Amino acid sequence: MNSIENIDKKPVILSGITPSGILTIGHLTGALHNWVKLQNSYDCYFMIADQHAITVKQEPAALRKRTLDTAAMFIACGIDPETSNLFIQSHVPEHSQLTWVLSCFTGMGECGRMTQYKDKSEKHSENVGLFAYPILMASDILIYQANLVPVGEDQKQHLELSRNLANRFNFNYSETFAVPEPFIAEIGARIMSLQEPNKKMSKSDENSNATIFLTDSDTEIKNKIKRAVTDSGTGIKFSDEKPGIANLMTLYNISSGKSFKEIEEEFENAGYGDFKKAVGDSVANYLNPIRDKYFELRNNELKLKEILSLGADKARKTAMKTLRKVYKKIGFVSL
Ligand code: ATP
Ligand code: LTN
Repeated sequence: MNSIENIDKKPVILSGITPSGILTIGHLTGALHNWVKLQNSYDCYFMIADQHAITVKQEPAALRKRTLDTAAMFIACGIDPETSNLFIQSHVPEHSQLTWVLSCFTGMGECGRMTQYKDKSEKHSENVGLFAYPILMASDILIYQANLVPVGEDQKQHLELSRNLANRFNFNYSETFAVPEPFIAEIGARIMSLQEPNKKMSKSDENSNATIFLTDSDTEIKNKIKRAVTDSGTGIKFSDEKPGIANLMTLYNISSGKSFKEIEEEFENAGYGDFKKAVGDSVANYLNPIRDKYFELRNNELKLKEILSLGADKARKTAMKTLRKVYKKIGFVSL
């Protein structure tokens, strides 16, 4: 890239979520809120990774529904499709095309040692897609020349492969890809399971009482919090020895804006029951507008698809440019 092109160019960010379930309050605090904050300062690409989802068995109608649910939820949480590039992965075929090329530069051992591959291939039946998944993820990132990739701890190993592939290709040919860096948000509360507070709250937990889904009704939210596992003893204090109470305090902190110190003071003489009621009310109030916006968007599928179609068109412009460059460098004939 020459220096003229560089002027005023914002750094590029890419991230995605696999539509393997309904998004949780953990996705809001740990991913989506941070993405929203980045939108104006970076050139952002946010995608729904439907191609990643099929590495484990999916029911077609459910996948279709969850992909659109996730897109509507991204917008309801504040992703602005006019400012950011919001799209569905399979709508930009260049990701798969680049995956083939990068596969030819990836050693078997590089994919085989990924911990997520080992975990998932034990849990689900094995397939080549599950094995090659990190190469598709590298393509998602490299095709947009992403500089920064907001990811959780579990994706860092995959990101390292993306960096290696970018460097390898650049070294073998010439400067082609930006080498991406992980982007770990300063704040981004990690929400734990309501039933096993030492484990991350997850969209695929078998026990739905463990998870606050962003689509849950006020009553569901309040009941789940009422049933949340707390620790023995009394007292509302933020401490590692009381992971259940600490998690509820985090939820209260996020939803009310009150600091941990203020929360401790507010509930100095209160029992767990009163505290849980306050947390339930606060979280329900906090998620209410997001849920309303979500259902409004989700009930207008035509409009939602229009937004995603425009998003894919925008994303494809960049993706095609990178792919063309790659094809040329590796010796494919252009007509
Ligand atoms: P699955 O159970 O389907 O593997 P998950 O719900 O555990 O998935 P991902 O879909 O992998 O989570 O999450 C995408 C991103 O959302 C993560 O990289 C992380 O940044 C954020 N995230 C997910 N769950 C939480 C949570 N409980 N607390 C904070 N951040 C979270
Ligand atoms: N694999 C990720 C989702 C994902 C992603 C990406 C994240 C797909 N492609 C590119 C960052 C960059 C997951 O399961 N959380």
